Amino acid sequence: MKTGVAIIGAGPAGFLLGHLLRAEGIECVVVERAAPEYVLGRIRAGVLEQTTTDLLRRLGLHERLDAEGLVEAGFCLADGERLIRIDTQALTGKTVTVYGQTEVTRDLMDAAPARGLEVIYNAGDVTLHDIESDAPSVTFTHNGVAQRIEARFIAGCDGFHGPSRRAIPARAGREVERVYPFGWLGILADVPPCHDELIYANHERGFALASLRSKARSRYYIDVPMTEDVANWPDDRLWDELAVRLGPEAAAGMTRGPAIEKSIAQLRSYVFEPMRHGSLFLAGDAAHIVPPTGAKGLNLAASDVTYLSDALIGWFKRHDNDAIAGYSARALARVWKCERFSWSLTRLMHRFPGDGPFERAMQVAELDYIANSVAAQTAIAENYVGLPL
Ligand code: FAS
Ligand code: PHB
Repeated sequence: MKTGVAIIGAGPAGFLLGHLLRAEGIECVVVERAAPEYVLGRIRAGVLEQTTTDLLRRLGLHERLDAEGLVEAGFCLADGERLIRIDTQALTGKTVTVYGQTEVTRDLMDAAPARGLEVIYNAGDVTLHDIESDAPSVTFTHNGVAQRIEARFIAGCDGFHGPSRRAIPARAGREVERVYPFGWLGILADVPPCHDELIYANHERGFALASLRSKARSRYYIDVPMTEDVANWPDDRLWDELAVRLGPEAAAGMTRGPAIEKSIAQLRSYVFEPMRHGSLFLAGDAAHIVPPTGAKGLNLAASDVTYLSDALIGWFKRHDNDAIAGYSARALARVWKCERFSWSLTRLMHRFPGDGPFERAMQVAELDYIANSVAAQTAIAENYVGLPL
């Protein structure tokens, strides 16, 4: 099989890139390791920046988003019993939209056939070849048959554990990483949210986040040691802990119910540079990971593929080499600013093991500064709603 761009991975990055290229008539194929049901079954992000919703609107894939997404004009930082509201709309003129990553993926997946975006699911042993040449290829097995796709470019959209980044010789790249000493235990439940906006809480017992998926479905998190086992957290224990950590106002609005999904995700900050090697481009989690505190992971995947699709469209339509040459630097400039924001909010809202009275005093002082400073709130707001592309 021959194509223009072989896209590895049918997550948000791979699907968005595939749709953006097909919308311009550029040949591409998505090769996905898992089955469609598995891809849809992953419960992940929930908050979309305007840069991401603009992309869905540009693709004409915003009908369900507009019907079911919840537009959020602000969010809260809970500091003990105090709720500090960051009025993102008043401070930046922008909002974020709560619309689960699962729904974004479903919309992209459902639209693929009618838009001529071929997705090969259940691809085994996906391997990249000749990425330093002008004629790279991807081999894999499908239904027990060996397959090869010859392409001009390969887009590695295969997430943190995929083969694309690993295909780049160690000498050609640099990785920067911080693994956090805790994870997030998340619960998804069909209960009304406790608050109509997100609440991030820094409590003496630990971090908590009250998020939502709709007016009838809620998403909550607490931080737990990385050694924790989700089996130690029956629903009632988790609801009790959430009520304490989120504070009395949120607890008063909380409705309990059985978990639809409950799991622990590790937190890390990670960047691989450069995001291009020869004919291989990396996008999304394949190149970088942020702690979910800033709600940036999915949104960075969207900004990466906005830049990458612009560059590839320029190459295929205008033989413009400059844009593909500039992709990595352009994407990394936004990646690093989002890495900083995600790390900074994680540092502010979590109690790290080994933190002493000084570290806690710094958190209290920063939260007090934020509570009383429009400038500080504006800085947080403009990062949260999404920095300009
Ligand atoms: P993805 O990981 O979503 O997609 C990669 C795709 O590549 C997958 O479909 C995978 O099956 C496929 N793949 C992997 N190996 C392959 C191979 N060998 N061959 C072919 N295909 C292969 N972000 C937020 O903003 N907020 C959150 O709350 C949040 N929670 C998260 C919770 C968890 C447990 C995880 C892991 C991530 C979370 N994230 C969150 C980040 C997440 O949303 C990512 O940023 C987002 O999925 C990135 O999209 P992709 O880059 O497309 O990568
Ligand atoms: C979510 O709803 O899953 C979510 C929202 C905001 C975050 C992280 C996760 O910062």
